[in-house]
Amino acid sequence: MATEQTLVLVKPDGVARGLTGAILARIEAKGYALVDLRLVEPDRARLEQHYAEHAGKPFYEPLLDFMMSGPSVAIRLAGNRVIEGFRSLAGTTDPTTAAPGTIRGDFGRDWGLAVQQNLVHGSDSPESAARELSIWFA
Ligand code: DAT
Ligand code: MG
Repeated sequence: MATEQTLVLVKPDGVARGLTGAILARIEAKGYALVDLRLVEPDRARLEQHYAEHAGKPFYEPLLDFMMSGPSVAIRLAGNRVIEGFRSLAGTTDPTTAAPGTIRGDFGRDWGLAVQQNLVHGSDSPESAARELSIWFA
């Protein structure tokens, strides 16, 4: 299986902190292809779809509020094993313990808030990628 596609989001903290360029530079340096890219201000309905798997969890409402706090950059990204590869570039969910060298490890920290403001989202499987790309690039 060769080229696949994934959904990447530079979340509101990444855009607000002026890190979009630095994050895109890492994606491009890795050799992945930008297929489509847009600045988006998602409404609650779109975020409920996107984060359906987390409905009811303690961080769900704060997560939706955070994602509505400012614009995000949505990216349709392509490459060989890009789903796994971008998750590796991003680092693990908690920015405090994400490995140095990753986006979350280098730029993220724990702000003591109800949600991990961890700069980026990346789809976690081919099924998620197809579902999420249809939500953000309808
Ligand atoms: P990921 O974004 O690494 O795929 P996830 O899908 O488990 O992580 O969670 C989605 C987002 O929700 C995550 O980026 C930040 C927030 N989140 C997840 N677990 C959390 C927790 N235990 N406390 C606070 N926020 C959390
Ligand atoms: Mg996830």
